[in-house]
Amino acid sequence: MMFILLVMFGISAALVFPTISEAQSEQKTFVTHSGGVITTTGEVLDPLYTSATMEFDPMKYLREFNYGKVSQLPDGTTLREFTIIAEDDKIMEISPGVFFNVWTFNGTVPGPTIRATEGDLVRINFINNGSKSHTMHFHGIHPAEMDGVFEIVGPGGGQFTYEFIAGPVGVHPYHCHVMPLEEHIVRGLYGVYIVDPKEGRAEADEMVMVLNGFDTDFDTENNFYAANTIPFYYQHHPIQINTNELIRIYVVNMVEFDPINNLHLHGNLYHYYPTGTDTVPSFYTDMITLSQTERGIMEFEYEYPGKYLFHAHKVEFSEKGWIGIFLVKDDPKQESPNEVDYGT
Ligand SMILES: [Cu+2]
Repeated sequence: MMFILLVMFGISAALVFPTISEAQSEQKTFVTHSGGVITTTGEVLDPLYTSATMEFDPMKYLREFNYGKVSQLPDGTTLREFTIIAEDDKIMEISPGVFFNVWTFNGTVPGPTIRATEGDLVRINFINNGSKSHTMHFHGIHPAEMDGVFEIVGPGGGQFTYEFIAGPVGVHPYHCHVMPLEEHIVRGLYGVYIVDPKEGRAEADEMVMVLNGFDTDFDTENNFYAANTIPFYYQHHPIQINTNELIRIYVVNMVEFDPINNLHLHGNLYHYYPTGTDTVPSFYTDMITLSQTERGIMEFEYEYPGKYLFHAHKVEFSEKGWIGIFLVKDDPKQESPNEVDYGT
């Protein structure tokens, strides 16, 4: 009854007071779980509601590598320049109906996958357009002043140029290193940095998986877990791969609060290179355990087509979103056009 009265009052108020248009000037933009960007005032009555394309697409992120703006220095060294902008005012729909203030590098969680070859000069033009101080701390080898810890970059347009020689070979995380670190990481200020060996790696269908989680009720426990941010995304949108094709996954665990995470693959085993620093795999397994920022490279091929799960074998995590499916199809390139039909 009270609700009906409130609605009736609201309708009459909307008719009587034209000031509702002032509220519309406070419109906010949200990224929705279903893939749209909506702009709304949040007003129940007379809402302003427009939609556009989603900014973060887990399927696009999966195979997207940013090699930077490439040029050659006089001594022959390859220079790779990247511009990374930090912001802390974006709202993202983490799960249907659950909106969360994420902090972002270049507008997404995780930030862009930065990729270079061992020995390249990496130059990161970092701009902090957030309302808090932020930095970029890369795992890897570099001078102390490039470590993104003591050189705090102030809010509202602060800038810093990180410059270092890419190395060592492997897969490394980068993340903000401003205190309280827990909050700056769990809000989303992290990404993946890949250093390729000069001789390259075998040709493969390559992907990046960042294992992450979100504490949406601020009790220092995660409410949602995922591979690449959106819970259950790759279960609802299976990752299509081919039989007898080498799959290479750069996996990085960024889950905060929980001491361990893990990754189990169904119907197969994978060769695992911890941190990706060695060219010889250390394990042949279907299960690895990772603490925060622990990472590595997985390589495998599927012999049989079909649907295969991959997920945290910490069941709580998989049931809160960290689960996906590989949809394995027969590789059309490997099917002989003159295949003999032996009949029945
Ligand atoms: Cu930060």
